Amino acid sequence: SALALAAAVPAMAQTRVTSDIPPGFKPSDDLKDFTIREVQIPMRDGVKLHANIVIPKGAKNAPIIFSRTPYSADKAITGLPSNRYSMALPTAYAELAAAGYIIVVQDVRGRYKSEGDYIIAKPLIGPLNDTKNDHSTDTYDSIDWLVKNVPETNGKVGTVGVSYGGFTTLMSLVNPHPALKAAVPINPLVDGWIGDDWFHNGAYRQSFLDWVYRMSADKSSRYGLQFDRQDTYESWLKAGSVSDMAKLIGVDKLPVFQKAVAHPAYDDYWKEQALDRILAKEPLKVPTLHVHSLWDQEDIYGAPAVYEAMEPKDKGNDENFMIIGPWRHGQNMNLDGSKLGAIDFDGNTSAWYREKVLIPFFDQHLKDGGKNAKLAPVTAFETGANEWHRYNRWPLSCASGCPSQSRSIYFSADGGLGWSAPGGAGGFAEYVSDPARPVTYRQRPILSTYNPQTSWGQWLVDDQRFAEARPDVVTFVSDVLTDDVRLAGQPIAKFFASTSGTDSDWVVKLIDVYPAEYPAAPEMGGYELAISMDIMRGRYRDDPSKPSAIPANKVVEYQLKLPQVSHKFLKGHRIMVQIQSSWFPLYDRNPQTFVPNIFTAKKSDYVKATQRIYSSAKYPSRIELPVIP
Ligand code: PG9
Repeated sequence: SALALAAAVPAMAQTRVTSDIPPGFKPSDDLKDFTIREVQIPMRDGVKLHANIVIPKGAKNAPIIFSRTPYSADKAITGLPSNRYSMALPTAYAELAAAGYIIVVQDVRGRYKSEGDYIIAKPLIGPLNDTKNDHSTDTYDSIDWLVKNVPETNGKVGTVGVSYGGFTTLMSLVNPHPALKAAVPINPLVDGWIGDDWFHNGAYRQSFLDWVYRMSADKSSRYGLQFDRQDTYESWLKAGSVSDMAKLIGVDKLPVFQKAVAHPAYDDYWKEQALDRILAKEPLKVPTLHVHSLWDQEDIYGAPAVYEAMEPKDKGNDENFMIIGPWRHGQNMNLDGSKLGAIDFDGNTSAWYREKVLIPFFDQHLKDGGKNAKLAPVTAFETGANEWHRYNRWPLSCASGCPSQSRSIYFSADGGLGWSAPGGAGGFAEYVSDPARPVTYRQRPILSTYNPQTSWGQWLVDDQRFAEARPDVVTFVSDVLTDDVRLAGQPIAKFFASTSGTDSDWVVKLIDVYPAEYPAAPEMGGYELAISMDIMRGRYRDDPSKPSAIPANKVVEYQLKLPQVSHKFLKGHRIMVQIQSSWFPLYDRNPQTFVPNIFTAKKSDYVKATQRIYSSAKYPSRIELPVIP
């Protein structure tokens, strides 16, 4: 019987079941040519910040390259699966490791494996920060710990990072630790109201709610924002105002959105955290290389602004450097630099910059007995010509005080653009701006900003013919150029316009129109490449800190400082200017009725407006171009 059988089988000793993951197991480094030491670095308030220290095997007396990121210190050092750091690290770190550097990447306070509270772009201790720490103190404490606890180092540290990491790199320059010997802020957030991530001249970058959601819904970005349509243009239009959308997706509960709603104008909240203003007041103690991308879709304002702010401190012109490249945001670090969208640069400009500028700069300042890199104060790629240049200053051309003087190119009412000022009564170009049919910033479908399939990073080089075709975009275009026209500096649009509304946005685009037939690359025939464009909110025309209604149907003068250019319009090309009154859904719509705060505009405030751009002896609308010989 079954009972007898069971009695015959000897009782099995009971096996104790324990975890198959042994506590404290460390993967072996034997086959690798590098080790990663994971550490928790204590700050002055006891909070511990997580960092990965990547040490190439055999490193001795090695300088440290230090980055601080909100995007995960683990992900930041993850390249391909490999035992060789040359592949296991992302490109730029791999090249730095090969050049003899130890790489340290830290999670900023409150993100991923770091303790503490995460405050987005946390301002310095002071009126906007009542805690006892900021990025300056956290960097100081971390560097102090690193030079005392990493035996392989020579005690010299350089900070580097892109965007948010560029912002933390700039923060390392405030009360810098004595071991900090060089800094490379790349495409940093500098002024979130004038021209970086949050606003441009008062127009709100609502597409960034995607970023806000990822970064503040939890501490390790597990939640991405899902819109109800693949083409987010439809989702945004259907939702209504940015605040309506915020409510719909729950972003209205996130403090960083609430702060934008509370500070729509350029008040002290923005001014006091703008890093160009802050660093203008700090002594220049650490050699700095600012890295700027000409087609930076996120932080196109920051790098040249902070370079300019620090430049007066650089008496010998040998401590404050800038490189300007033909890149999108961050393209210079880990992405190929031979193309951006359809635009070809005749070679890998990102690799060139790292080999000829970035690494020599760090070597000079961080290696014991480092060789002088002999960098020019400014290294700039000239788009159009596809050439690198060494300059001893930036800008090279401006209204006054630069080696060359800027020159105006004038709009004419019939759609022309030329070097002579309009005479006589002239006229105007007119269009109707309808918030119900806003002009898109690129061709639809427009995927959400951080959708893995998006080409968001290249939108600034999109062919602008799609916009020219719309009746609510006005175009001014020059004759075919009989000589090259070179620009090096900041174009400034000075235009006279009226609106039938009481508030309005103005978008101005400076465009290089390729010849209609372009044998070198036939698909580029007639391409309209924007080399500099931006938006302003009319209510801030007189005072960015105090909005005022635009007098309806009156001619008003506007000034819009456009992003920096280093460009050659080649003979045979044409220069074009386009103007429109919306750039949707990247920017929220202006209701075109003056309301105290656009974040709280009601549906009925959104009205059509008739816009006119004037051109006459009295109203000579133009762009001042930073022309160089
Ligand atoms: N542009 C991003 C960002 C920086 C700072 C604040 C908010 C966003 C970034 O690429 O990090």
